[in-house]
Amino acid sequence: MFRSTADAEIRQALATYSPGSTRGAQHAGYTRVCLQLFGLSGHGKSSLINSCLCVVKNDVFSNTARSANSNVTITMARKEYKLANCVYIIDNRGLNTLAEEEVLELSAQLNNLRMASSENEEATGKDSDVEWEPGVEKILSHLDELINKNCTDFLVPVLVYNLKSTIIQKNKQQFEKMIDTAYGATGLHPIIVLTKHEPYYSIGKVVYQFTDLGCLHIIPLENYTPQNPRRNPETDEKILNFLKVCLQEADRLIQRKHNPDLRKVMMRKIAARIVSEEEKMKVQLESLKKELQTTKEKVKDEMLKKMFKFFCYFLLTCFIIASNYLAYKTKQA
Ligand SMILES: Nc1nc2c(ncn2[C@@H]2O[C@H](COP(=O)(O)OP(=O)(O)O)[C@@H](O)[C@H]2O)c(=O)[nH]1
Ligand SMILES: [Mg+2]
Repeated sequence: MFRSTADAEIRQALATYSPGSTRGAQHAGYTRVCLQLFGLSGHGKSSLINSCLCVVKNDVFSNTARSANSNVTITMARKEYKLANCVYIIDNRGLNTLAEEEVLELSAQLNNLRMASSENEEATGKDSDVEWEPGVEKILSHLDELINKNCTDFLVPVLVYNLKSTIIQKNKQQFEKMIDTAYGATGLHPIIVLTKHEPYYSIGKVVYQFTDLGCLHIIPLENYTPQNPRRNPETDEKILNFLKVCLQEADRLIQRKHNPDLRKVMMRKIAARIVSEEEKMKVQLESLKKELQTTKEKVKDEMLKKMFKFFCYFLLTCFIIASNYLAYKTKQA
């Protein structure tokens, strides 16, 4: 294993870290810092978690967060993994379409308004999977419990983006919305991790796109994966620096009097917005259902009318044939 002094120092800092401690603000009331990973499916969120886990523990690579070996996502729920006593990393479900409902759900997930199951829960089979569909009842019933339970978590948003993708160029507006959502939820612009970074690969264009959207911390790296599990000093250093930046960003905001009470207010505001948006969606869905029902009934009416007409014509034709036949028979007789 690699044990450079700088790396060892960061590992030590992580182990002894408590929210606010690097800026003398450890009494602000936060108990944990949670790195909230988000981004498109297949861009490397689970792999980043695996990389962080093995580098922090200074251990061999293991596919703990179960990264998929294709671009198809297998992360169905939010799962949290412990990196240090007060530092957790959360795998949120990957986005697929970047549609409005997904950004709304992202807002709920980034705000800790969805339950997360832990690594241990998964191991013991106790899973609290989160449904992807926006569920107003779910939010309402869990709202107070979740806000009270989770408001002492300081959230750091981390957007994971595959360097080889061009999706940000084609969907700039949606990315702007996602980044605004993350900022609104946490008070921080997301830290950008650019995955699948090979040596000499030009990153200027992508970096420019994210900087233009207000993101200042952009970290290109090559994750450890089942295909590439061998640890190396460069990647270790990048991963540790990424974690250091996350904690620095958290403490910067905590020092600026960002405390759990403020967080509670933010969570309530966002929850209220989510609930009202979901109510709106529900109403829209109801009216669509009604429209569908009336169209169905109309079609049914039309069909019945047509069948009745057809039946009348049929009877008339039978009557004409029968009377002609009778006339013919009487003539013959
Ligand atoms: N070459 C390379 N492959 C990666 C990297 N990060 C992830 N992958 C691969 O990309 C695929 C999807 O990764 P995964 O972590 O499951 O993405 P998620 O859906 O965002 O969690 C897997 O086959 C990974 O092995 C990386 O930095 N470099
Ligand atoms: Mg995943």
